[in-house]
Amino acid sequence: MNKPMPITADRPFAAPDEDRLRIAIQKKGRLTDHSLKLFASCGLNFTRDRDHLVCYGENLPVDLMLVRDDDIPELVAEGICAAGIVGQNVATEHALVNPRVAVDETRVLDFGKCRLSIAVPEGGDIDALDQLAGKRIATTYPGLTRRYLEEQGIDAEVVMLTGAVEIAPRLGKAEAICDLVSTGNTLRANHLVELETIYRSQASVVTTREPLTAELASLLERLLRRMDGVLQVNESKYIMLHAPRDRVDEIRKLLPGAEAPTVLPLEGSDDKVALHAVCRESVFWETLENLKAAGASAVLVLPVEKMLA
Ligand code: PRT
Ligand code: ZN
Repeated sequence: MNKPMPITADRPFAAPDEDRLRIAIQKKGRLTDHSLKLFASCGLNFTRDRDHLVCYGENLPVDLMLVRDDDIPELVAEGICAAGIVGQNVATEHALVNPRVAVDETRVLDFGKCRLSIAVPEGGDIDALDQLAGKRIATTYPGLTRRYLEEQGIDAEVVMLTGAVEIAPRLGKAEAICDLVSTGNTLRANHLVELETIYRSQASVVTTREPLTAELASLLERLLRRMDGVLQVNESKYIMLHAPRDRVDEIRKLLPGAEAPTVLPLEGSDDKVALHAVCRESVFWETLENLKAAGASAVLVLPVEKMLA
């Protein structure tokens, strides 16, 4: 198979190969494994180049560019990559700070969930948003932070840092911070408490607004459809159960996100039927308990491997 021009450390953003779809993903970080797994679930096989900068698609002309997540919005906006997987926080921040970096958010993925929150020192003198007026807020997200402060009419100073935001109050650099939180452990370890969540984020597929050839556009579309299938499958379960014939309607309503179930007769039983359904939303233990309480028995929940709408 024809490989594109090699991309090397000194020439990382070589001109796009007309015949291959380039997608930027994070080289090393929280989104990397999930992103690679998503492409594997879409049926793509890759070989990595020696410098680990590119994964070359073996069975489809799709190459993954491994870069810092902060470079992804720009690479996609400029059309060097047709698409990228990046946190909504990063894509939105870049677009706010530099309106040239405009991309389309084409899919929201089921990983990389976090929130951008304003936090203040525990037991300090700030415990409400309006007390931030005239104070300094340290962040690596000045665009999102400023937008929020403006919306709220709070006149605070935004101090841009490149990392270790959580120690800014202790260093006397700011009275508050605005940083990403997932478990909250980092805030707790630094004796900070969350005052307000200003933005919720998860990983997303962003696509370029630059024109693509018809072949690449259709390849991208095909890949996005496969991603849709993978996303649906991640949540979906196949449920089989026995239900009293006169309670089928009631039990149907308890099946999360199910389309019309298949109802089958049960050999040797007039008052019971078997019910099979694909549930497209999470099936929790509570769901099963509710089904049982409604008269269901022999409940089986199976994973769905592939789905194509
Ligand atoms: O090297 P590169 O620039 O590519 O990576 P990076 O260090 O900038 O990014 P990385 O890998 O840390 O995060 C990539 C993306 O993952 C972010 O842009 C978010 O979209 C998403 N994400 C999800 C997170 C978190 N959860 C998260 N918890 N990004 C960062 N954090 C930080 C948080 O700021 C805190 O300092 O992780 C720390 C631990 O969080 P707690 O609350 O679980 O303690
Ligand atoms: Zn980064």
